[in-house]
Amino acid sequence: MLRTSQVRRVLVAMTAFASVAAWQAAPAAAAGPLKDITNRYVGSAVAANPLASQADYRSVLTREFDNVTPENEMKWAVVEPNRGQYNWSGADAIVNYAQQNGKSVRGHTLVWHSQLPGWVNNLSAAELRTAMQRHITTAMGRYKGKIRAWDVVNEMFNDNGTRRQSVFQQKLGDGYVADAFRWARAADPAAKLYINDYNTEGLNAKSDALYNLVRTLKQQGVPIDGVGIQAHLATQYGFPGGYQANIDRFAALGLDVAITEADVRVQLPADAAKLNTQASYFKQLWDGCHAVARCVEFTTWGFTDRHSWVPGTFPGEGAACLFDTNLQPKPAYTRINP
Ligand code: 9MR
Repeated sequence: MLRTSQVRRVLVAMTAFASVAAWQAAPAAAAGPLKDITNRYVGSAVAANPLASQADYRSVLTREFDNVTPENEMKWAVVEPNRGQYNWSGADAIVNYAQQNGKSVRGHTLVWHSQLPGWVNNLSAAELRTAMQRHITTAMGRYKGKIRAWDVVNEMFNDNGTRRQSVFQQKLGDGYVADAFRWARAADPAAKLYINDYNTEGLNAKSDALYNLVRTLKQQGVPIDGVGIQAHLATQYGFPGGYQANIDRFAALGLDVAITEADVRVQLPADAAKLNTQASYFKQLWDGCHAVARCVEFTTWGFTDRHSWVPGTFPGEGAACLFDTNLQPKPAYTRINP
């Protein structure tokens, strides 16, 4: 079956063929937007505020991408700040945008130690288990049929491969992961269910732990469909070794792989050399995903340096996205889409 982006590409090609003279007269241009040069979903994290208030942000997003991931709007602390009091306004806005513009949505994220509302920390084990099930069921149920893939469990490992001692791990034990996936499957059987983490791009202790876990979950019949590799990179640390082999080994387990949060930060001020290194990292990320049939999605964590989590978290670093603050494509963009 042809994806919409492929259909679009065929139509573009036919149109170009029909008007060869006009085509030849036109100045050199990129082959087309990102979403039209790949048969993977190509996405970005989006924030509801600029989506609503900045026409240029919205228009570049709509032009270039066919997947959106709410950057913060579906997190537990945002949707249920007080027990039983829900706020879906930002999440609804992004899902509505996606529906109206034919974009796929990656739901982010259900079970995560961070951006948890305070009340979750004060529950007994039994209450926490019920609350977790209710949260998964409520969020997934609200958007049933409108979300292609969900990050069900996020960032459950420490960098050394041990389990993070989150409130879920401490109170519910190892089994919380399988429970979360089973509840998620029941809530929206059509959604692809992912485990997602950072510093798992290359072959290392953390990606080994993730690999061993998902292999075991598959053996046990736990309904998991994919592994999300975040890909928050920084040029000063080098490109992760074994990236391609790592994607390969997850795919070989019969799982989909998605690059879910790609960005490549540089030490400020950015200059041509740093942006060139950044471009080569983005290109390697992109190519590695495209080399494996089961790598089905390439999503960046924001598309413009105008809106990025990086400077607020890593002072002195930034410029991590494909487009600059004026929404002009950077060398990283043209390296991927010459
Ligand atoms: O980009 C998000 C930022 O606006 C939030 O303040 C932050 C809170 O922890 O979360 C950021 O997104 C994170 C994502 O949800 C999970 N992986 C790491 C991302 C960057 O921190």
